[in-house]
Amino acid sequence: MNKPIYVTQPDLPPLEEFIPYLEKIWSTKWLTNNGPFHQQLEQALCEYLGVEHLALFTNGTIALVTALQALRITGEVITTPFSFVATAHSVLWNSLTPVFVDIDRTTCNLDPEKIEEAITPHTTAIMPVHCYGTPCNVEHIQRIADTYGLKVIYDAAHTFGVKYRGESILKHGDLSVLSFHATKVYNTFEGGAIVCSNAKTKQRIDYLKNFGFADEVTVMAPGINGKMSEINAAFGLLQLKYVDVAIARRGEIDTLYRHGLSDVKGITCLPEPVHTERSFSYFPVLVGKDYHLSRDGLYNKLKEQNIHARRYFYPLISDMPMYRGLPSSSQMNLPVAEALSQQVLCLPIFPDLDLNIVQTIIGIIRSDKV
Ligand code: T4K
Repeated sequence: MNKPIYVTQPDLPPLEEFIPYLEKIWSTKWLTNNGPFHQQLEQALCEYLGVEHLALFTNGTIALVTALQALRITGEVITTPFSFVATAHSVLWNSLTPVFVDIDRTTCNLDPEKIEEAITPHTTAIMPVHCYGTPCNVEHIQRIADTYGLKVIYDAAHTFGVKYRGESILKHGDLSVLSFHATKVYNTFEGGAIVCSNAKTKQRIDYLKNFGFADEVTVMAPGINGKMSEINAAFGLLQLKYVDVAIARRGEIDTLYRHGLSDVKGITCLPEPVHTERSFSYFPVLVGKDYHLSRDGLYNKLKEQNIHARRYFYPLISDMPMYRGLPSSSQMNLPVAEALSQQVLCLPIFPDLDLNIVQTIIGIIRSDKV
């Protein structure tokens, strides 16, 4: 491959279509702080996603940090080790203790059967991740949360546009957090959002992301600067026009991979989730013992061909220096997550990826030439 093929590449609209948005910003000189594009994008995203309230953020990580503040979470937060570091970092940035629970083998999401045994008198919240856009077992998690009086904050960074049983997956839990990073299905360069179901919580989140200001002279809480700028919000409005086409295109690639890899010994595609309308954010495969190469062997073989697959999520968060001393980080506590992090490889998937290149990638994986 002459040109590097990355695991993802951002979807960008025609440049000339962005110019009028910039002209508007230049003429009003309104650059940030809940400007007109910010307000329009919040409304447009609520409509597109089918949710009641959404607060835009500068990125998904600050949104996660703020979500924990918004619900005044204390003590211990049950979460998954099989995610991007930002999930657990948001817990640490609030001086809370993450408690890692193992994941389910087929979904790669928190295993609800193992949550209850991790609950202590200090537990106040569960922070699951809809990993790769596959919905968590939201019903089971909610039953546990209701029984023990816990809050649920979903890290929904991979879940833009995903529907579960005909409705947005973002409607589950107390809050859901989105990422609009360049590498996501829908991007605003950098960006993120918190989704919530009532106006009072949205108001508190809006205060928190603007230093805590309720008006010119009243500071309600020690807030942060998490505001999305007008440039990002304007870009988000333009992106929304193209996101359905982008998702459809990702779906074609997903189908092609599934057909092409279904009979390869030792390569397993994650099952398609039931009752789910997907947005195809990632295409993970598991490289098992029956395959002629190790996971890292396949990763390197693709890399030699200038194809840059990624080992999301390896290493586990619980194996990173700032987490590995926690009792819940012990490998015995997380056998499924440990095993899957050694096997997983995310293959390139993005709207502009040529279907011939997908066939080439399938061919390389199918070939037993080392
Ligand atoms: N929770 C979860 C579950 C998440 O996955 C994430 C982010 C977050 C929370 C936090 O949300 P944000 O604060 O980021 O909004 C990438 C992304 O940086 C990160 O956003 C994402 N998860 C994570 C899964 O992937 P890296 O370190 O792998 O990114 P990087 O720079 O290596 O990019 C991957 C590939 O994408 C590159 O090889 C090339 C391509 N790329 C990347 C960028 C940034 C481009 O073509 N253009 C670009 O502008 O973390």
